[in-house]
Amino acid sequence: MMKKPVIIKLGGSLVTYKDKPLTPREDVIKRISSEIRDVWLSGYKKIFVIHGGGSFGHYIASKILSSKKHIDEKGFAEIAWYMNELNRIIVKSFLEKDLPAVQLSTRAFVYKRGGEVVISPEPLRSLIDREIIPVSFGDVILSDKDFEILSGDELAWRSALILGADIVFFASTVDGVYDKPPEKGGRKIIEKIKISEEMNIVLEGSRHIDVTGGMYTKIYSGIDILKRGVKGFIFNGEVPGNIYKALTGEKIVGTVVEY
Ligand code: IP8
Repeated sequence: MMKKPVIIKLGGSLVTYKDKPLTPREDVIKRISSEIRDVWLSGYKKIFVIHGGGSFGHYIASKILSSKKHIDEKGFAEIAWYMNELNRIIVKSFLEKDLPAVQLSTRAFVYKRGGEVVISPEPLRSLIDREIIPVSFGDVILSDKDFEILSGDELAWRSALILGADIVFFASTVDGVYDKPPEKGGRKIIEKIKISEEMNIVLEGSRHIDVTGGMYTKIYSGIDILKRGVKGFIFNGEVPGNIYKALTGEKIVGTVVEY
């Protein structure tokens, strides 16, 4: 049977050291590449990988935003360049595992018009159809007259509709969504969250972690997609084997998000 396309977002804290500017987690990237290679070898050949900004994109973007208050042409170019650097490191690692992975800058096929994210789907669809692994990322994109940051989470959600995936995988550095904030003891992972606009759980607390927001934005940026029946699965990509297991349908600890 033809397997559905698999979409995986690798969190920025997973692929970089968040508190060390411009530092990739080489060992983690290497291990993830091996797991994706194993997913590939097990017959899932339609894979779309998206990664976050971590200490590349977020570091540069917050530096720019704190000095200039907005992203100008030079800032756009600079964020773009650093995101491509991180992307290059990740794709190189995939290539070293013999995966047909290719860099696909988000800003080249995604933009904003009238406040709406618009995606030119052809490059992405054709790559996936040919069983090439596009590797995109949270990026700076063009909007009507400005420049904006589009989170890799939002791209991951939206690409589910373009590629016909019914679930989006989010590999993060936590086991999933907890029922209480960290300062409260004895907290547990919520196995399944049914999301709605009114819902306001512990996610609120993680709103300001990055320039694009934390767990809250991760989930709420997908609300329109969730409404259309797509699910999300948030799990810990730091646990060796988890990415392979999640993508090939084995049960692991994590949080399923659905509408
Ligand atoms: O880490 C943000 O992507 P995210 C990318 O997926 C930039 O939210 C450029 C800060």
